[in-house]
Amino acid sequence: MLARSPFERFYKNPIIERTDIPYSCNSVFNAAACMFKNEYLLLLRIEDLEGKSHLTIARSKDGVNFIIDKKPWIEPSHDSNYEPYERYGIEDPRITQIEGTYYIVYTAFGPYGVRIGIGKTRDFKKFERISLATEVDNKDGVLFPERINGEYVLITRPGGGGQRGDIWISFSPDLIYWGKSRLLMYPRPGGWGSQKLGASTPPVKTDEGWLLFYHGVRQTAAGKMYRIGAMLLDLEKPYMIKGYAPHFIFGPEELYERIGDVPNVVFPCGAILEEDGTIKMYYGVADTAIAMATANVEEIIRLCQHPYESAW
Ligand code: M1P
Repeated sequence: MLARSPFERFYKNPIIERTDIPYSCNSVFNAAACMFKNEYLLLLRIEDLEGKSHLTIARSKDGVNFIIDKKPWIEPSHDSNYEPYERYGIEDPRITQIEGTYYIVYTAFGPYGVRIGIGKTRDFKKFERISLATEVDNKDGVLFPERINGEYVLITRPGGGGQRGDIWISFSPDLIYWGKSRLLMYPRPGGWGSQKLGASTPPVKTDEGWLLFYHGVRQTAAGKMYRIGAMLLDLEKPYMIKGYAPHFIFGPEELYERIGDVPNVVFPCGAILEEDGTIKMYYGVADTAIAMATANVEEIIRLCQHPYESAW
């Protein structure tokens, strides 16, 4: 049988479930990932019993067996500059390392809607907020791992508070003021991501370009179906799509991806490229647990050779 995905699931998925968390919660999903001091570090989105999310650190030597902190690390802020915008929780983190600083981009959720928050740490102890980078109705922010032509580069998903969405790219001298925004990709009518798109994991640098995983949502008779696509962005002009995979490259198949608080959801927020070319993708499953799958980066790049323009 021909595989429909370059990814291979870890045989003991899911790797982290609610019962692994050392305190009461509803669920754990959509974790950011990075390497820190020779360990895999996940920043878990944990939804508490009130329905609000916070972020908790988990560490591992092998990338699949994690030791989870006994208490949350980042919780909704009490600072009056942030509190109204994080009152309902902080969600879906992504981690990007630039010159020894780890930037954490997250979705701030409050009574006015969702917007993108950015903070930083150097040691995963002290966390300092930098900015709320967008107004409301924007989420799925991923920061590039280096400045390009002197500017920070952020991909976001403005649009309808999550009801619809295109992928945009913006630039900033300081992580506070963002501009020169351009549309990168929009949902393709009738396709696997026809309702909305959103960046999934921070771009990974390859010789062929920035590899970006993104999710696409299709409205089906049974509800929304979240799947994953891939595109390659130009290294110097990251607003240009060099190529993409016209088909989704990963989607819900296993029961743990199909059944949960929100069924049929795979939602990566972290991808780690190993020296041997293996990508470890950490993804939330059905808004209920965390799983891991691996793929060869060259194989994914091969799938991204389709010219973008010809699709529309
Ligand atoms: O329930 C599926 C996902 O829905 C939202 O994602 P998006 O707005 O990008 O479609 C988020 O709430 C996400 O956390 C959740 O996994």
